[in-house]
Amino acid sequence: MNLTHIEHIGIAVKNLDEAIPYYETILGLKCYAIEEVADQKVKTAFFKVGQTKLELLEPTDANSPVAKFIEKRGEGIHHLAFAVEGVEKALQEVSDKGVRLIDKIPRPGAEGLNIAFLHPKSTFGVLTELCEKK
Ligand code: CMX
Repeated sequence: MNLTHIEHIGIAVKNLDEAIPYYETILGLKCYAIEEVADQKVKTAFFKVGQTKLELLEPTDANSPVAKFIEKRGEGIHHLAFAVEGVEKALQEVSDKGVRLIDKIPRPGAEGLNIAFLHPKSTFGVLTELCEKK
């Protein structure tokens, strides 16, 4: 599999309006996009640091993965996303090697990416996303 870079780090927050000023005022980053991803039941806010992005995730539904994460573990780093060339082939490859897939086929994510998650129970505790530009 050919991972090219860390595409983004996903960070779960209760409220974007409360979290964004920390990234802008204290860290001096600029929020360049806010996007709702209905499929994932989140509202996202994006920042860029070099070629890596930070993706803040606010749950839009109490039964969503991010809402459950915050309830159980509190706000904080939620997932790590790698850019990969050929996400479908990469999924097949990791599945063949025994990694548990959350998504057997990629689905639409924020910023026009095709995304798929690997289960944290088979990735040493890190919810891992593989993604590729459509
Ligand atoms: N990172 C690491 N571990 C996590 C985790 C995370 N983000 N989320 C859950 N876990 C752990 C739980 O703590 C639990 O561990 P224990 O059994 O030791 O307590 C285990 O994984 C199973 O968790 P669960 O609560 O029983 O299962 P959930 O119903 O919460 O589902 C998961 C967990 C990862 C399968 C689910 O959150 C999922 O499908 N995630 C993928 C989709 C997603 O996260 N979308 C939001 C982001 C979208 C975007 O970036 O656009």
